[in-house]
Amino acid sequence: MFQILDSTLREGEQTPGVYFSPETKLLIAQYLDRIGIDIIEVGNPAVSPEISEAIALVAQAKLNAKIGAHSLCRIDHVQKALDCGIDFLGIFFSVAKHRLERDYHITFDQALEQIVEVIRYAKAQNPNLLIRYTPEDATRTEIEQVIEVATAAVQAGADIISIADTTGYATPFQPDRSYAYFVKTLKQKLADLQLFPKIAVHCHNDRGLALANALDAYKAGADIIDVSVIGLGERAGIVDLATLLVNLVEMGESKRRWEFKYLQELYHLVSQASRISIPPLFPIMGKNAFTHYAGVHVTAIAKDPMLYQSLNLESLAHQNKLALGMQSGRNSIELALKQIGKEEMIENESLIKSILKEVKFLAKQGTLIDIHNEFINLVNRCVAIENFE
Ligand code: HCA
Ligand code: CU
Repeated sequence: MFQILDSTLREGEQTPGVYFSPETKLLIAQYLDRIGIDIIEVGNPAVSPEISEAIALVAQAKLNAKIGAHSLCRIDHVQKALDCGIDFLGIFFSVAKHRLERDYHITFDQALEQIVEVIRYAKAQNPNLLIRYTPEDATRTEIEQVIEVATAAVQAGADIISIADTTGYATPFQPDRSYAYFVKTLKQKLADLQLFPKIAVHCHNDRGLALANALDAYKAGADIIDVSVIGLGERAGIVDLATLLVNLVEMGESKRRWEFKYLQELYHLVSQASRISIPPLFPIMGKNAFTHYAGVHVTAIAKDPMLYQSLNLESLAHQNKLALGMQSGRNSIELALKQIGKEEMIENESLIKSILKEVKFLAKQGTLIDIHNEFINLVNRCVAIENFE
């Protein structure tokens, strides 16, 4: 069955300035687990003793999700990860020509030998361990080399091969650098050898194509997609969790698999803990994502919200919101009064006019009215002035 791997706690912690304490990691992992995430990557234990502590803490929490660590392709690092009591281990090692020549200074065959040795070692220590091997920068690696190293890794004991688009290079519709091409070719070549690992994808958002690439991979038969909350990660980050889930449901995955109702709290928690605010226009979880503003729109959504949106909010456990400002008309004020339980004021023509005037006066100064507290105060002010006059 298709799975989601969340890397908020590993890739997400590689966002400059972000740090999650072990306790915060546990809290975030509990939310991810409740939502129905299958694999949770908690960190690379070689980075700091705190990360080892966090991995062990989450691994002991008896969550349904598989709990994992990320590791360089080195026996001492892998051992550190195993010591944390993990179910899942992600080993990464690039075989791209540029990395071998300009970074590692070894040959392809030497890399292959090291990868096989480390995977064999990990599997021998714990045969139940789920092992993922990632040829980092796979999309900028000759596909023949990806196939060769993936074959050797699976034969050595890897259960998952991840096609990492480490630099955001993949492009849908460009055949030889698309995920469809990589996923289909790799699956086919391995199947020809009677090897059937799960194929994962890890899409970076450098050109804003992470989601498109992930969906391209999904359509081509990828088994696992990596995500993070708010798309946190190195540079422009990776695929955002909520946006991906919504799109997968649109593409036919059963929505019953995921508890959308916990997303709001999870995003709030991650945003607070990471000090990365969610842009208002962010899909699904942005403050404006389901806010209607222009008079024409508000008039229509008062009749039926689906007239100006295509996503069903009930299943997302979201509510429509109304914004008031320069674009608002009389209908917006009426609807807003209804929402705060002041229907009786709708009949008061002069009051409606003065509320609208006040809304526009504030909007000109750059204030957008929040439908609750601010609007209630504004209405009370207008009522007081009217009574006084
Ligand atoms: C990294 C790079 C990585 C690894 C992905 C993986 C990438 O930060 O170490 O191990 O599956 O984008 O290639 O995140
Ligand atoms: Cu990455």
